[in-house]
Amino acid sequence: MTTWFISDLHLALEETRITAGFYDFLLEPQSGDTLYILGDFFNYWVGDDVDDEYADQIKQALKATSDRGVTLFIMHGNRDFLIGQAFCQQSGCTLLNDPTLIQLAGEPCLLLHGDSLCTADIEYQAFRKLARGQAWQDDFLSKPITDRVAYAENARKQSQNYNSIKDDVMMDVTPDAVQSILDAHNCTRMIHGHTHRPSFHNWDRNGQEFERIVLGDWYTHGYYLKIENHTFDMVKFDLPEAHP
Ligand SMILES: [Mn+2]
Repeated sequence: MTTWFISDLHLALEETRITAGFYDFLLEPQSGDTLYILGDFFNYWVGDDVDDEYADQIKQALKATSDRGVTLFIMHGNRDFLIGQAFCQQSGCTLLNDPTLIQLAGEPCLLLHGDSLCTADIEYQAFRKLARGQAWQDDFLSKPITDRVAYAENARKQSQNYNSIKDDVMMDVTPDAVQSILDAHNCTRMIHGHTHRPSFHNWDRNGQEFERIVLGDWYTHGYYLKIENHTFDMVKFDLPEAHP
């Protein structure tokens, strides 16, 4: 049984090569395998009630993968945290809380999207707290779909401007946030995405070894983490030409 991890695909209709790369990737997990999608699967998601042919095709591809025996889990990212139970039912995915503790390769492993660890970005953390609350979400989901899409498009542009003036340190996880959540879960390994800095980080504290595995974003290439027989492989691959 192989375990697969992906995150930060930022799927969108106009991203034809990323979409084609995702469809190709979905053929790799076999029956009995597990695939974890750790957030920012879509470029944005403004509610399960949006009628969208592109999203329907993605849901069908996930459902077909689930139907052939691959267990699918999805976690919210900062762009698609309004994915709900309807999406999950239609796509055969189970929604995971952020964070979630699993057993992986015989050891506990904490899964997160990663944005909660970027605690130096105080402005973003304040928005995150607000937007993960029921009141904000009820209000947002009560707006017309065209307004919600306009909001999401605008938020994307604003965040691109904002991120370009923030320094690299502020955009990354803080070591304190990483260590304290690992300690809180009595765990020595985590896997997350969000920062778009794929890497294996290893450190030692009083003789105890810790590991933080960061998944890659799909942009110029695709990335997945594959775990088979306790071997962890981060695979970077070329995106195909768009499917016809
Ligand atoms: Mn993210």
